[in-house]
Amino acid sequence: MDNAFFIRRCLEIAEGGRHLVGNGVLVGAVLVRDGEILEEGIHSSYGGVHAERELLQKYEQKISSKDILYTSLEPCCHQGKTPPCTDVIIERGIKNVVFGMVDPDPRMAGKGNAILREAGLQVIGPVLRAECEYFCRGFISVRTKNRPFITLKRALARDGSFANPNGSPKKITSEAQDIWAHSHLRFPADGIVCGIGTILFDDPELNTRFAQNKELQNQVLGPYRIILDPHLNLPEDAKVVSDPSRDRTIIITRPLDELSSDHQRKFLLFQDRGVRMMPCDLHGEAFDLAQLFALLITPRDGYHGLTNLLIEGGAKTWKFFRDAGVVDEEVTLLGKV
Ligand code: AOF
Ligand code: ZN
Repeated sequence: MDNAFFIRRCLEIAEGGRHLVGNGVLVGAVLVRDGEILEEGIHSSYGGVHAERELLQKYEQKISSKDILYTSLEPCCHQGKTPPCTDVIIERGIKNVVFGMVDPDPRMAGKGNAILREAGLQVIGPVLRAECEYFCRGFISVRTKNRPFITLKRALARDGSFANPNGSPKKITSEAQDIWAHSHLRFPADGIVCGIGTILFDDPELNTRFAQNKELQNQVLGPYRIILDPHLNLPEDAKVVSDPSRDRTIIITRPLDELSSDHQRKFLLFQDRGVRMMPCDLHGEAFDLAQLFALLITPRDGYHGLTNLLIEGGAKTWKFFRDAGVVDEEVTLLGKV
């Protein structure tokens, strides 16, 4: 078994923290002796114990000098919400570390590896760098650009249309495409973004019900549903604010004092239901993008932030993010209709 095999295993188990680490990073670590995995650890909660430390807490036996610690991310060397992983790795007598990618967090950025090397450990990596970096694309974006990684998804009919002539959404994708989109686009997203127009036409659930990874899906909360609604036109009985997952809905709207008294009442009603209301300044009809990103990525008041977004629609919402030049990735599903 080669190094790539075990780094791939780190990425596989790191998935267990999906939707649980807020604006933190998904990390997996495995301890290997003679090609056999002795123990595994993951980062599975916002501000919670890191993958390497979790692994070493679970593995209480003596470490031998030939054991290898694999981790998808360079071990941290910073006292943050938890103590540095480099400390526990050195203390426990690990002599060999293989890492997947350097930590883009400026407090680390190679320093974690350097500390381990200075302490006499053999440190190998990056191994499977491209895969690890794509896996952590949201975290890298937040740490280096102060904004989430953005994927835009759209469906296009054969005739090039994406909506009915009256602007209402048109069913374009097949069931197989829906399963693919829910598994590969929606499920990995921290937040699914939709404009108010789509909600008014379609009343979507914006969940991952077609995703194939049911086992994982049952363990986690699912992506936030993020609605851009400048005038708070969202109906009180819309699914996203009334179904059992309404505490996973974020509504971006204008500041409370700019809403009419009727709409202020609705704002407070949604808030009472557990919906997360995020007032944001507008320039004309467009939200202030820097403020919007700061609201979404910054942890506060029991909200842990996020690192990547899937923009679903409709056309106005696509245009807003495209014109701002912040779309990192665009996926078009071509319909058979
Ligand atoms: C690791 N292993 O499992 C994670 C790391 O706020 P804290 O204490 O959680 O620290 C956050 C920083 O630590 C984060 O920005 C990232 O650089 C690193 N996260 N490092 O060695 C882990 N989650
Ligand atoms: Zn750490």
